[in-house]
Amino acid sequence: MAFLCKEQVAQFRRDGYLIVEDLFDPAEDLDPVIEEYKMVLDKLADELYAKGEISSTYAELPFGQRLIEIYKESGKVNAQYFDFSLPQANVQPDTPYWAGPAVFRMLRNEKLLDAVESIIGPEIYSNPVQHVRLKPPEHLCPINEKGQVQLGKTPVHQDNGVVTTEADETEMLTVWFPLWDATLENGCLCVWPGSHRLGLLDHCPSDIGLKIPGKFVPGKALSLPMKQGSALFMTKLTMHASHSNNSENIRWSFDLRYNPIGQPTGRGAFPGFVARSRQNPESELHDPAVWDQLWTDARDNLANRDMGKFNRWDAENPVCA
Ligand SMILES: O=C(O)CCC(=O)C(=O)O
Ligand SMILES: [Fe+2]
Repeated sequence: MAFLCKEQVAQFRRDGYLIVEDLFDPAEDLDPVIEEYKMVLDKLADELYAKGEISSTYAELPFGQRLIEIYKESGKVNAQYFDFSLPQANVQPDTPYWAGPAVFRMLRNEKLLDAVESIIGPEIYSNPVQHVRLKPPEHLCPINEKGQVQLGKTPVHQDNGVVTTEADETEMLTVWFPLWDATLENGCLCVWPGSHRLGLLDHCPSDIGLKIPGKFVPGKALSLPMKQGSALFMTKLTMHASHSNNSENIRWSFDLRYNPIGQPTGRGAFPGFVARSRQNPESELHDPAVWDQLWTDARDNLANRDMGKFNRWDAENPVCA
């Protein structure tokens, strides 16, 4: 069991974030996910090699170096290939994603859900706003058509800002954790303690994602290097960002969201599921194959359709000038 104590919950409510060290046992909880992603990378390497986009599958390299070589040689960051979510536009019938059994079990991890229950209560919905982030070192990362690193630092934002207005009253909790150590050098997160009390701030579209204009950003951020096994909990209004990856290896993390069952997720076109329900345990989803199928169905529904807007922000807003 990994329920939070009263002091931890109070700290979360006061500061807008909380780090729980050693929430996970790396061997028991994280290794199965790492092993599954090795297999996904194998698959990607085989496909790119078959298409002639890379000259070797780099099978002899360790995971991080192998990913970097493949991205470098193919000139593409194949982030979507690994993600357990879909893009916010241009979904195709064959858009890749990975919603495998080890990932599903991670989303339902009992220690994680105990900690989540301590904050939002025992009726827990897995919100589909979720990602794996495999960020290459910026100096080795392919550049996009705008001249930017394809998967670089994350600008300052609040997670409430990346969902639709529907979820404004939802008690959405963000859980971020590294698959291996996140350091200042490899691009750990930073937060603005207490910023959740400012309410939702204006966000502006930018080449690297939605961001809060600098003039609204209050004072200094606190950087949060984290060890493998630790998890960070944030409110939907906590301002946060990530540093650049200036190391020689990838920065690897999961970010998940949960909300009380019945509240809108803010991304209704994507599928969530009941992760824990004390009231109605039979509504819980336990079958990883069903979860994968939910994503396939969502992809089929969205393919080649206008997906509508995924957020409320407009670059014409005067504060964005
Ligand atoms: O991992 C990152 O760089 C950004 C994560 C983030 O914004 C989140 O988890 O909400
Ligand atoms: Fe975020």
